[in-house]
Amino acid sequence: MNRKKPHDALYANPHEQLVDFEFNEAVARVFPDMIRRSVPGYGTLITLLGLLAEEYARPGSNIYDLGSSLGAATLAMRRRIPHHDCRIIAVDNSAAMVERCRSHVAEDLSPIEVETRCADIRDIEFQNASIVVLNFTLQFLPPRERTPLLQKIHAGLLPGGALVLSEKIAFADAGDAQLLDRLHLAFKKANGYSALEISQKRSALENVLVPETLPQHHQRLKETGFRHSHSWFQCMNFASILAVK
Ligand code: GEK
Repeated sequence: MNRKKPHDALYANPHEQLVDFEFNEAVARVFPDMIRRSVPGYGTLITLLGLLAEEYARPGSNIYDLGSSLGAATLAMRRRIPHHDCRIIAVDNSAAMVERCRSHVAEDLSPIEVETRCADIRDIEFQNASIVVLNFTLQFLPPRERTPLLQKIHAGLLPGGALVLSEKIAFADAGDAQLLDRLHLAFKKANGYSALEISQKRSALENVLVPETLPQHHQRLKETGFRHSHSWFQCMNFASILAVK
């Protein structure tokens, strides 16, 4: 299939009034282009998620993809998990995302069952889970709501089950923060975003995406009861943690 991906030009022209960023129809349409051009390492991370899923999936268990967007992580896992009696539950509260995710899943012929749910991840009951993926989703919850969600996830994981938590990260040291911010800016410019697009998108995301430092994430995972957490991937200011129950 050689379908041309719609180009993200949502912030290319000056917006008279910048509203907070939301995952609406316009964003869902250009999402693959947007995330690839904005999140360094995204493609590699998605591929590697498939390998982690192969390692941690247990026969007959549930795998949750929280904030599944168009289903990239779901499909990467579905293609690698060797147990055909597993079930993947892909959850997103954007109807535009879920609708597109459903059609991507339908076009993929792997045998593992996928259930797509249009729901808030805070309302999900986790059961019999061997893997839970939060790939760039926790960052959109208000910080005070992050611990309760992780507690629910921990309770629903099987012993030895894995949480994969990928996030845009902040840095406690001002010099580090400036350096990584400059590098990320250079990444977006190299991918064809103009200074206007970058600054308008940044303002729209300001109160919506709240990054924390890696030590803050590890501390929260420890307090939640995870036996072990390890930073297994980082590309500039985007990182992924593997936490095991
Ligand atoms: C990927 N994981 O391609 N409940 C449900 N969904 C939510 C909530 C919530 N409370 N808050 C945000 N979302 C994907 C990428 S994108 C990351 C994840 C990004 C959803 C939101 O609708 C969007 O689809 C997704 O989380 C975040 O691997 O755009 O930076």
